[in-house]
Amino acid sequence: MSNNCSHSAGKSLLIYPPFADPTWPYVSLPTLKGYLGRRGIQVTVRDLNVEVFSFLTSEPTIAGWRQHLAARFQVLNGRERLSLSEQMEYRRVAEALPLVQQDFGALLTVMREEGSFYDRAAYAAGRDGVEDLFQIMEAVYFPFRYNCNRADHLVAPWDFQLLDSYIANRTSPLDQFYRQQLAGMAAPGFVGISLTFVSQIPEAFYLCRLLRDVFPNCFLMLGGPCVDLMVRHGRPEVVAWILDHVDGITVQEGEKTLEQLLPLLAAGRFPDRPQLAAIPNLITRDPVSGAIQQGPPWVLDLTESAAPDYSDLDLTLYPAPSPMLLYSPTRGCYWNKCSFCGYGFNQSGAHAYREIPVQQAVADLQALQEKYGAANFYFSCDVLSPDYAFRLAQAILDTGLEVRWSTDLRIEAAYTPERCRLLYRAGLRAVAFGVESGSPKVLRLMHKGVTPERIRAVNRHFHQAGISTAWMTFLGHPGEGFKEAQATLDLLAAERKVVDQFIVGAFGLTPGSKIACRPEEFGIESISFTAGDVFRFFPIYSDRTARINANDQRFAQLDTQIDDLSSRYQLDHYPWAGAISTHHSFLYLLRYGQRVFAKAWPRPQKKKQRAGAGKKIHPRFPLAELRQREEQFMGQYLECALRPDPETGLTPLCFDHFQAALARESEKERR
Ligand code: B12
Ligand code: SF4
Repeated sequence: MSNNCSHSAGKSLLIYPPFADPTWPYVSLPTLKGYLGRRGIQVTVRDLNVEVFSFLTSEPTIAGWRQHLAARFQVLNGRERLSLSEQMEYRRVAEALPLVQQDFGALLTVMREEGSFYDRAAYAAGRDGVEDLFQIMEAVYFPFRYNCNRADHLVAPWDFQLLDSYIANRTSPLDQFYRQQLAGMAAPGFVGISLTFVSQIPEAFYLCRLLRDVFPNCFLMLGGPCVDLMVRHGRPEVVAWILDHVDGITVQEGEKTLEQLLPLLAAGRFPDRPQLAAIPNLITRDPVSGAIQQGPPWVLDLTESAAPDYSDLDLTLYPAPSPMLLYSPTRGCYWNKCSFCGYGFNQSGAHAYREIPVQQAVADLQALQEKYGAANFYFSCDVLSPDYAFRLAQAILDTGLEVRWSTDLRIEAAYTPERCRLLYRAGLRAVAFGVESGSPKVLRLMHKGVTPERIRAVNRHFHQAGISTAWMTFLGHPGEGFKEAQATLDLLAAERKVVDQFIVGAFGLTPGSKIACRPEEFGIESISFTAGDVFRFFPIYSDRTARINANDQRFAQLDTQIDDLSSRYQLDHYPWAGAISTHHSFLYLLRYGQRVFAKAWPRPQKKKQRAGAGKKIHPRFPLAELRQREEQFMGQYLECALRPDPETGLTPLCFDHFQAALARESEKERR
């Protein structure tokens, strides 16, 4: 807000920005709307993350990109030599040009219609088409990259300069879309943006700036897990920088914050400093003194919650043939001990495990089913305790509610065969387990509280009850040697027939986790950040075991084993069928059974380009060589850009550093 007294008393708007999974509505804003509505406070939810897809796939958008790519290709192809940056762009442009001839408008229909969605070949072609769309965007908006789980620069993390220039240069591929949306809109009094995932950072801040320009008297706010992480772990100057873009930041849960703030704003005056300072979980800056203030911490008593309200959202827009809704029956984790986990707000200490009483949860589900015709639900939370899961299941059965659901559970002895059958009868069809490791030693180091024997037994109980099981594992936990890493792959291979999906990830140091807070206990010798990582999302660490492992040739075998195991499955990344806990995967599991991803699907033939739709291009620079050249440069660059400077403790990687390295390299080539 531009000053401290004028304020527009218009509507309150909550926005979910791109880029994230568009196949179902995310739960945060409907949850807030439900809570506020129960208290007589009206807000409108807009899911721009899904709305934008019709813009991205529309003929005018594609035609604009086609034109841009053709023109850019002509210019670069006409040059005698290209700088390194131009070489990178040129290759992307040349590779994207043939892709731009498809009928992108049809892609959403493929995903929304039952006939094509459940036809594996048609589905795979539709999925590939959406991926092609993102590849085209990568060429048009070089050096930025986009997909449903990413919006970033080729190599540099988002820092203040990069974000400022992204906004000032109107770089966003969605600029025109946003302006169209804002043009017809009555001035809102409040806009809150949910910044949940890192992949929403650039568009969230871009929207803040546009909203500020178009509606200068509107109170602007950011909330959500990602902004909470920025505030909690980012560099000290982060909060002030964010407050240059918005009037308030909500950390942790937003129910009470909005319940207290929105009535004040509705009165048409900007609240004064003491009023703002008293609002729970709210960070603001006093416009006169510039002092930053934070309201008292607050957590929701879940008996006070209300069912999420999805009524503002057009559920037919989501690319899937039927609605699947997210519902969060619990918050926090009752275990809350795992060494690597910084989930949600666990480590802040304020976010204890809480449950919505089962009768209330069943009534919520019933209401959601009646109102939206949804039979499928994802219980979107850290975990359910076994006791809660059983009581909820029994209450679902007692009420005669017919729902199918999926969620994350912890491996616990309480999940006996009989109990798993109860869960199945109550509609549980897919479960994801944080198995993490197959090595007893590493499981102990993680404080995971389970053994490989228990993992094996409990997984079988679920699988045999008819519930699809997904294992999330990772390699490289500090203290893990070859033997332990091999144990994870051995366990997966041995249980393959009863594991329906899996992922083998790589350990990443999560800010706020026990390892990050007490690194010395886990053999971590030092932690540093890149100069551009102002939000501190990507710690770089040096670890004793990793150094020893680097000289162990046997590690090379592990990749081959993972590839071999993966080739026996149909695995994919978010948000597609084949990824763990996605909407599309759930629908496929319901339709084709537990084992639908436990064998590879035949790949669709790449469709021939429409005859005469595009002229054949003749690149004068060899694309394979350019790719090789780029990989070589990136390898060398990252080696030095990720080496910590002993004086600052930072590694040099940031946008400016990368640009300078590119320029030096081009200069070298020119001479
Ligand atoms: C369930 C879950 C998932 C599900 C469903 C996600 C989906 N897209 O629908 C699955 C398993 C698929 C998933 C996937 C991923 N996830 Co996830 N997930 C969660 C989890 C466990 C719970 C989220 C939830 O439902 N919370 C309940 C709702 C009600 O709470 P909430 O969203 O926090 O909203 C509250 C507040 O934040 C606040 N609030 C939110 N927005 C706003 C806005 C305003 C204006 C205000 C005032 C307040 C406010 O008020 C709300 C009500 O109290 C969280 C961890 C956690 N405990 O938060 C991670 C979390 C959200 N996931 C995370 C990540 C990283 C991912 C992945 C990127 C993982 C990966 N490497 O691929 C993918 C991305 C998927 C995608 N592209 O969308 C991170 C996000 C932060 C980040 N670092 O990016 C989290 C926070 C975990 C973590 N700490 O690392 N995830
Ligand atoms: S990894 Fe899962 S079980 Fe462990 S603390 Fe985190 S949320 Fe809880």
